[in-house]
Amino acid sequence: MELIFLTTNKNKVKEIKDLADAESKNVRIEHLEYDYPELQLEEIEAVAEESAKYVKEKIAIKKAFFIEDSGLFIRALNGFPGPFSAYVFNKIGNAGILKLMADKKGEERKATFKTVVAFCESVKTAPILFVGIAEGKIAEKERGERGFGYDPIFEFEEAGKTFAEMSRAEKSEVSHRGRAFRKLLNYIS
Ligand code: ITT
Repeated sequence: MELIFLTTNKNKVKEIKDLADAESKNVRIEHLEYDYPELQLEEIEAVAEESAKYVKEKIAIKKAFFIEDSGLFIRALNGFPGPFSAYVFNKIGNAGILKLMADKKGEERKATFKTVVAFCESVKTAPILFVGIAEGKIAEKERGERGFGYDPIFEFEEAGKTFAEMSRAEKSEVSHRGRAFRKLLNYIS
């Protein structure tokens, strides 16, 4: 089965393609570079669902497809940047987040990474959502050279490593995206 993944983020594509190869012999991912507007809704579930609906209306897609929206939710900041993660990353980056967190200690540094995959079997069917979550904390400083985006400041609780200190396979094993995408693969199979 061929699945089209619409995203502008090449790092997401690498992770998803590797995951598909590792988990399933029957699913092939085809990347379609398509820049749909970043909706500023309060829940990323709604962002993913509405984005999938938007895409269906805008372009003719002949195969099953999915998009995904991800966000970093920081406890001490009441869930910020959450659905605004892309905007905030572009504006203030990891250095800006670390500054906002400078006086936060212990439990206050807890954070959740969340991915919502919105899958449409065809342009005629409603999106089905698959959610994946990873729990961790905001590191005191950036650590690691791998990954992308917020990876250097997101320390995965159980490993004591930031996602940027993990290989792609190690990250995908436990990440928000890995968990959401494996749910989609299970659903398909
Ligand atoms: P598309 O919407 O085109 O898929 P995007 O990069 O805008 O690409 P998101 O809105 O889902 O994707 O991402 C929100 C932000 O969170 C963005 O700055 C990403 O770089 C970052 N991000 C997403 N997944 C991440 C991950 O696994 N590790 C670190 N940062 C991530």
